[in-house]
Amino acid sequence: MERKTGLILALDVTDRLEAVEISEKVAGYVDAIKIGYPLVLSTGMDMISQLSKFAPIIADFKVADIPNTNRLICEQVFKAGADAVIVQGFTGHDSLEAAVKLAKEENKDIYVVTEMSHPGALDFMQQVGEGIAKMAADAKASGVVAPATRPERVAEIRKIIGNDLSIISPGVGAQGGSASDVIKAGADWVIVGRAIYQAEDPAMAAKKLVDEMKEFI
Ligand code: O7E
Repeated sequence: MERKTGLILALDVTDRLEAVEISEKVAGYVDAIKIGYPLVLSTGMDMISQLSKFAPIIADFKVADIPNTNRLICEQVFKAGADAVIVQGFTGHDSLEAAVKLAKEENKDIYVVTEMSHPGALDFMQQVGEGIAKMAADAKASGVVAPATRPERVAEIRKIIGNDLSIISPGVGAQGGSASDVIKAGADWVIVGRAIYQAEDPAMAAKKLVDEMKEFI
């Protein structure tokens, strides 16, 4: 994924027309559009190819299965036109390696969830986040997902993965994180949903975020 603006739209709307209209409006400000269960379950897998004319598509299915099933899922998602798939890391190295191997064969990207951005991530995930980050680096994934709500954790995860992997970071806006703070802490991209798609003017909201991050990118 090429970094121009540092912004990824999380398009968690459930209406096809709305999804297309918002994508059209913000296309100039985003490096990718992340879509997941809310939009795909309500509209269908062809949404991936429909939106891919606006920006590269990151399919957020948080894949978390045995190696063979991970591979089968990623095959279908890449076939549908996605450029990247999000997988969970807690399933372990073999499940991750199956996804990364396929992605490399198809010239696509795998991003691995380390520790999530919501408060409940402290219950279990934070304790294993650093180990997952190390595993993602060892498996040569394209990058990891780390929380914009905790920039200090992003800085910690950056130390572990070095500069070969990217960090994409959700939690800006509706969840309380700041785009510029998490970019300064070491994230490459922020992932933003409600603060853009629920804004009265989604393009203006996206532009503001891009302007805020500009000097740190
Ligand atoms: O809070 P919002 O509306 O800006 O949306 C954030 C998006 O990022 C939403 O799609 C949510 O599912 C996702 N997300 C998190 O909020 N926290 C995480 O820890 C991980 C993700 C995520 O997208 O993981 C894969 C990239």
